[in-house]
Amino acid sequence: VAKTVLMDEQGVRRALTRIAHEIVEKNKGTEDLVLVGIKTRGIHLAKRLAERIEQFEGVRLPVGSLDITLYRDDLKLRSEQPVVHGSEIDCEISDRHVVLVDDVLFTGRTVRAALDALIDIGRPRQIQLAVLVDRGHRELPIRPDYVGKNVPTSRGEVVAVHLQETDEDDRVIILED
Ligand code: 3GP
Ligand code: 5GP
Ligand code: MG
Repeated sequence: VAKTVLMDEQGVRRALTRIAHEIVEKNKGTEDLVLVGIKTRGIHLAKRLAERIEQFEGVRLPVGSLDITLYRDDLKLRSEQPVVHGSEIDCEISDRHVVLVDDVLFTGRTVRAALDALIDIGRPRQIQLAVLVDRGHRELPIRPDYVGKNVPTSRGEVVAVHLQETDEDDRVIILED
């Protein structure tokens, strides 16, 4: 498998810093903002965004999490439905601006499940979506508000996202068959 580096440590850091600024700009500040990370790496990214925003706005945003996985272990079976296994959202989300955060946006089915879960919990005023990588191939009318990098991929390719919290380094690589 050939590997191409899409983002190195600096690339990931700069993308997250930009997205943090974009979130504050688009929402005209930090009032009523809540970040919600999707399962493993989306949660780490949401925490990093909250740290960045605290650095330049002096406000610590609440960070919640959703655990969404495909029903089957085989990740290549795209027909399987993403299922919400649990959520840890300790703050009120009704009337708030919720920013969902994930590492990779692909078909959009995971985000759809996340939207369902959020709407079960409360009635956000608005839900926005931030992703580190948009690799295309949407199967639902879902689009991100904040994107680290748009990466055209073929369906069979896999984008590997390495983050220090789980993988010891920050790196986004594309694995080609
Ligand atoms: P994550 O939990 O950090 O997002 O889905 C389990 C993990 O496998 C995910 O990690 C994700 O990054 C990785 N992964 C790699 N390719 C795929 C894929 O095609 N589909 C899914 N659902 N996950 C993938
Ligand atoms: P979707 O539901 O949009 O098809 O897929 C989004 C979810 O699946 C994300 O949470 C992401 O973790 C995972 N995913 C899908 N494709 C990839 C990929 O190529 N690389 C990685 N790292 N994760 C992927
Ligand atoms: Mg993910």
